[in-house]
Amino acid sequence: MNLRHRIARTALIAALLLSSVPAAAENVLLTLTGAVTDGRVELTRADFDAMDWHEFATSTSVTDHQPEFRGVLMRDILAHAGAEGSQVRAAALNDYVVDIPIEDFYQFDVLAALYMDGVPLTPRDKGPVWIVYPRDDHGVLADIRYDMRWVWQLVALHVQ
Ligand SMILES: Nc1nc2c(c(=O)[nH]1)N[C@H]1C(S)=C(S)[C@@H](COP(=O)(O)O)O[C@H]1N2
Ligand SMILES: [Mo]
Repeated sequence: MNLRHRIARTALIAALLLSSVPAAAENVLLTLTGAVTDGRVELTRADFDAMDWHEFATSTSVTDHQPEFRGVLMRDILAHAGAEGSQVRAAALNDYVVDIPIEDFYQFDVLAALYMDGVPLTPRDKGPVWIVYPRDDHGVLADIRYDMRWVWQLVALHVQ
């Protein structure tokens, strides 16, 4: 094989490798399954950007200050996905799973936070998405029952 063919072949392989990367899947931050539109809704960063953003500061059980969290309300995400159910099974990158009553998201302004103190959450640090309750606004939320629902590294919600 001469050099020209070798370069052409290398370019072809590179193109095939790049095209085989599921571009859309790469950008999916959160996947909803179960009782949602067509059984599956994938949320990209662009989908998040198209929704209303909210922010609040709150104490947490894992920080010693009150970080400012910014993101999208959990109830807006469920509405966006056409969710109909009474609870979500929230699953994280580290295989943590917890069931959360959907009622929480209507009773409280629970965030699917993408930023903490203006810094994007990354999988290395509680991201890509962290479920954050407005703990300081409601005394009842300062409770281990709710702390368990602050799922960090959130990647999936199964509506049931
Ligand atoms: N992804 C993920 N989120 C999680 C957990 C976990 O292990 N993984 N632990 C939960 C529990 S049981 C509590 S009390 C709070 C705080 O947990 P931590 O102190 O281990 O961070 O986060 C919740 N969110
Ligand atoms: Mo916990």
